Amino acid sequence: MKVRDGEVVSVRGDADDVFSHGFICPKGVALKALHEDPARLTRPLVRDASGELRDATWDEAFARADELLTPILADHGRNAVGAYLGNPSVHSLGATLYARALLKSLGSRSIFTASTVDQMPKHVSSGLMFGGALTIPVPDVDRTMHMLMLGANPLASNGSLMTAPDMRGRLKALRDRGGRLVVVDPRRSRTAEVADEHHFIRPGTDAHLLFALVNVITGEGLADLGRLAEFTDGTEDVARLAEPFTPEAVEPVTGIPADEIRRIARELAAASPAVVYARIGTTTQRFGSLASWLVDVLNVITGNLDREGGAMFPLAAAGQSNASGRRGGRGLAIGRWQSRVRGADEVMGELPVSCLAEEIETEGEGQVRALITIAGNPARSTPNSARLEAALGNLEALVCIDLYLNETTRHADVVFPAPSPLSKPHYDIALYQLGVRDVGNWSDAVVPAEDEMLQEWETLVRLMGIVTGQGPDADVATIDDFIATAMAQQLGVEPDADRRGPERLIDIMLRAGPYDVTLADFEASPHGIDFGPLKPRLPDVLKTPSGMIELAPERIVADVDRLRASLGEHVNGDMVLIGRRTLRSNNSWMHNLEPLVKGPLRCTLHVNPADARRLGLVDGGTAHVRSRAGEVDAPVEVTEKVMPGVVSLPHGWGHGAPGANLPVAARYAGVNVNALTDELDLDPISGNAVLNGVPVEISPQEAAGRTQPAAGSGQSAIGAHI
Ligand SMILES: Nc1nc2c(c(=O)[nH]1)N[C@H]1C(S)=C(S)[C@@H](COP(=O)(O)OP(=O)(O)OC[C@H]3O[C@@H](n4cnc5c(=O)[nH]c(N)nc54)[C@H](O)[C@@H]3O)O[C@H]1N2
Ligand SMILES: Nc1nc2c(c(=O)[nH]1)N[C@H]1C(S)=C(S)[C@@H](COP(=O)(O)OP(=O)(O)OC[C@H]3O[C@@H](n4cnc5c(=O)[nH]c(N)nc54)[C@H](O)[C@@H]3O)O[C@H]1N2
Ligand SMILES: [Mo]
Repeated sequence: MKVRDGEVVSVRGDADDVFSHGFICPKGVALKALHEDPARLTRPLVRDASGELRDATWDEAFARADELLTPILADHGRNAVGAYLGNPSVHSLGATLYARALLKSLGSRSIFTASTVDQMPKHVSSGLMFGGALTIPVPDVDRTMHMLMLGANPLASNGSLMTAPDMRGRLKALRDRGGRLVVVDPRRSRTAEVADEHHFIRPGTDAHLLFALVNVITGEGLADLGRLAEFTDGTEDVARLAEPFTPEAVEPVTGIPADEIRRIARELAAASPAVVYARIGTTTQRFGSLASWLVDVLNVITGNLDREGGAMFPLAAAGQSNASGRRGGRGLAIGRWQSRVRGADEVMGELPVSCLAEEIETEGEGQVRALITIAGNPARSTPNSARLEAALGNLEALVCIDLYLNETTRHADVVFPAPSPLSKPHYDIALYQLGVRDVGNWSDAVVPAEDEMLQEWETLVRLMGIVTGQGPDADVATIDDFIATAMAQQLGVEPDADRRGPERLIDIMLRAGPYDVTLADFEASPHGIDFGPLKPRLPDVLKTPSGMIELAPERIVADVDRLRASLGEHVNGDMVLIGRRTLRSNNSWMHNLEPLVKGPLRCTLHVNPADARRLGLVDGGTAHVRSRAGEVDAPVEVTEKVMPGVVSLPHGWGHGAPGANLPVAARYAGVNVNALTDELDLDPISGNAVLNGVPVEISPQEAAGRTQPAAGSGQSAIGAHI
């Protein structure tokens, strides 16, 4: 970043960066626009007696939060105050390190995060198979010779359970060295376009396909665990469980011909090294945990787990060694309590966010009366958002920390801003744990924060003071010392006496970590530190009760019956909805930045030409889309890129809501796909929402007798429509 007089002059990739080698995505360039966005919050907001959100001082805002939260905690107990952590809570160092401390001091069971609209099934399968919810193997993309990729589009997303800049370059290198890329996706995605082979699959049927691959590999004697055999339990169980899932049995379900499935399986088994990688298309669906599990079953039975060019366990400089132990213990924390209304299992201390609305709506002991959101926009990112938004409006107190006044924070009683990414230091604790190389990089703040802006960690510490009964003015330094001392003791290292805040905590984690480095080493390495390619870590990394890889964990095996029962459900001509990501968008935010949103409309409904003809839809026209949860009117884009029977609409849109302040986003409003997704439909093991494979009815908008949709969310309850 070139900075002059406190202003960002330009943003470019750093050619000397040890990881990116200068590759950055458009959202990186847009950080300048984000920093300068006049709509970005720079002062706290407090709702006044007339019901309006108004600028307030920090002291006024903390006093109001205390006034609202303290009586609720006193009268109704800890569970009456819930929290929702959004995705950027792992992209903000302060939030990564201090939000967990806030949750711990809050002591509530009403904890929700974006994980249950994302990767929770992978935590479950990894926790049960390897003994740590964060012990997630990632594809060693730079050394593999064969990659089978399902439900991921890293050319748009840059990965996620695989942190890898420049996936286009990495996948090209794979093919240049004679390797093969096979993509399975109901859409011909950008990644599918650069693959050797792309297969359309009926949404939500990846577990069927993966089981059939296991069936072929075990049935034809192609399994070869190599050194993994010594510490793997359950191989025979898996082979037996796979028996009903013959290629012929899954062909009508997945839509992939049986002989193709056989060939995919044989080529996967024959390639060396090879890897199976699956992402959000396979986790946010009704068999998410089974699919996540089967991916690693395949990596194990082909001998590709923990092998160069296979699926490997990163060893991050900060985080992994202690985080998995702390959060997961031995095995996986799951089912220690259930949600009050629906009885859904807790996983890793949180409940499915699909349950949040009912927990707010339903009276009785433990009803969620107040909510704290940190870097989240559940009003656009979670299923049946109309129901959730109504519930948010009925809370006794909503306290948010966010960069914007958006669809969620417009319901708040108090909004605390956080500094822009350029005004706070950063170290990506979360994503390096999923890196395709072991690297680390420290970034100092490049431009000063606005006058009086608190760092996000300070706001979180002040809130800790409130929820622990110390009032709105608790001493930040004292609480921070307490957190640092506890962490240092737990990790057995001496804290740096000259550091405070996130710097001190990250330094403690680095000192306790696997490499001989401290924060000072990173500060002296502006292009990052490269710890090299991924290295084998088995069996040491295993923390299962048996000390083995558990290939057939009980909780997962118990769900196979449900999958088997679904073999009878053949394609019946109904339409289903899936999502998609686009390069210049980031979930539901960064839509207020003109440089990113300008250009062709991105929030369009992709419809296959055959379906368009049958349903009477035309390119550029409008479709009326209905599901059990709601309805929207979406602009139609007719394209061969989506398979027949499937429509695709990206998430995070539907701006222009009254009370929000996102003037640019309102001009590119789009429609809210989560008005259609169903909060009642979950992957039962992980509690993850089903966001892909949602049954919908589609008609031309004219036929529904409607007028042009408003700029807003364009939604209403389906009941009201009928
Ligand atoms: N239908 C459908 N729904 C989906 C998905 C899908 O594929 N399909 N994807 C899901 C996935 S994978 C995810 S991760 C979720 C995301 O769900 P959320 O995390 O709830 O939503 P985001 O859109 O990421 O919103 C992030 C919020 O954080 C704010 N923010 C940004 N940076 C900071 C910061 O440093 N500090 C603070 N305090 N706030 C900040 C932004 O202004 C924004 O309000 O959406 C999920 N929803
Ligand atoms: N540009 C950009 N990058 C992002 C984000 C963003 O919003 N924009 N979000 C970030 C976040 S929070 C995350 S979690 C990651 C996600 O990273 P990815 O998982 O790579 O995300 P997507 O690009 O949504 O790719 C999912 C693919 O799954 C396909 N799919 C849908 N349903 C099914 C199904 O049933 N089976 C199969 N096999 N495929 C299916 C979709 O067509 C889509 O191509 O991306 C991160 N990176
Ligand atoms: Mo995500």
